[in-house]
Amino acid sequence: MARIVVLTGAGISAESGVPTFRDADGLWEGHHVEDVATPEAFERDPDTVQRFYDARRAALALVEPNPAHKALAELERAVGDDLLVVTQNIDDLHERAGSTRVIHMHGELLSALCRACRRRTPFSGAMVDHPPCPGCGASDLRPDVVWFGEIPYRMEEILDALGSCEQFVSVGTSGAVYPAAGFVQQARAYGARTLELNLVPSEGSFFFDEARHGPAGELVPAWVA
Ligand code: BV8
Repeated sequence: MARIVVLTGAGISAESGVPTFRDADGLWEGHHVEDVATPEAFERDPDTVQRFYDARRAALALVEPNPAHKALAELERAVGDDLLVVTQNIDDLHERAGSTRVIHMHGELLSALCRACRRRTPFSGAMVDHPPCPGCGASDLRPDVVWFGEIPYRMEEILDALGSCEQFVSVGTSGAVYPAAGFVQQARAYGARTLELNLVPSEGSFFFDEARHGPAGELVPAWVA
């Protein structure tokens, strides 16, 4: 089991140029969450939801991992299975920085979920044009992303890791969305030391033994060093 669990949120990708959700120029600025990140929104207006995710998927080609992603990949090279990264992000910047032990609890932009056969397949194009599922051929793909009201991926593995880790570090998240926002309390309950690395105090800052505030691109490499 991993000795160190690192939870990451949109803030770790901010310095790569990926907009966060709740900061001034955030992703939600142009949209209400309920209009693009719920199953009901997808039923009501699938094209708007598909265009929202198609745009974010296309924008991945324009961004690169930053020193925070790279520092976590370097840490994995040093400690191997002792590190697990649980990310709320749906970008692939952890992987492109070299991390291999990553759980995307809210899914991934570069994956498609077929509503006909339930297969999850790698996908990098645009979904608004109704491409066929690589598995069953049905034109019924949706973003392989966990929306509000849906169950996050690999929760059992995550809860096991929180129950046995010695250190829980949260990087770049507002602590606004559950169950991720509750992970610090679970880790604490099992005796882990907890550290928050965030630009500003998050909604759950007081649950952490220690909190350091500043850009992830500086705080994470300093912590890994
Ligand atoms: C579930 C994918 C049941 C989509 C996302 C009432 C009370 C409590 C809970 C609920 C409630 N009503 C409903 C709920 C549950 C709900 C929820 O929590 N709602 C909230 C709004 C109250 N949760 C759910 O529905 C979840 N499912 O509960 O199922 C269940 C649970 C467990 C087990 C079985 C069943 C599913 C939620 C998933 C939603 N999908 N993302 C997409 O990407 O489009 S959420 C999305 O927002 C993210 O994935 C992330 O999880 C969340 C928060 O975003 P952050 O990553 O934190 O980003 P944010 O912009 O908010 O903050 C950025 C932070 O970075 C800031 O603090 C900023 O200061 C900092 N920062 C900025 N720049 C930098 C920086 N830090 C460092 N360096 C920088 N340079």
